[in-house]
Amino acid sequence: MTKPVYILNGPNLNLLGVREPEIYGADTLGDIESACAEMASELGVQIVFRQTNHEGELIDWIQEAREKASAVVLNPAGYGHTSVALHDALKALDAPLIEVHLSQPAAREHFRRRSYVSPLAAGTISGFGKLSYLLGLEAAVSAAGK
Ligand code: CA2
Repeated sequence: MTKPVYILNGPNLNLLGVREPEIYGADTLGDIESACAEMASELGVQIVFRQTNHEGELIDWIQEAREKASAVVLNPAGYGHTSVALHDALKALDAPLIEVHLSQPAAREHFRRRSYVSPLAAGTISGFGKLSYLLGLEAAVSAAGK
């Protein structure tokens, strides 16, 4: 059986739909997971969808994905702008990596312009809310050659 696509989410994304809907939209992370599951079933792939507020746990999941995932869709959230450890973990990943963001970081504060993830990603999709994830999943499946 083909390996699942891992869809991994970094810190504070559990708060989606609760605060700052003008930036991140009204969808909760549960809504995004449901939409991804629906698209995965249309595409005939499995997904593993997770969120963590802890840098080490996110790194553990990326290491797990080295063995178990056909591709990784990652919203690193704030860690994308700060984490060399996340960059190092992603460097060891052979599967295709798609970086996604709900908002468009390049159009926001200057500190959001740095990404430690982008240099390792096959591509980045940002600014489209929930649709960023759906496009990211489609890109991941295509990049994984399924
Ligand atoms: O636009 C994105 O998806 C981000 O990855 C979201 C991160 C932000 O640090 C990145 O620059 C862009 C923040 C996630 C926190 O989400 C919240 C949602 C509701 C209320 C508070 C935070």
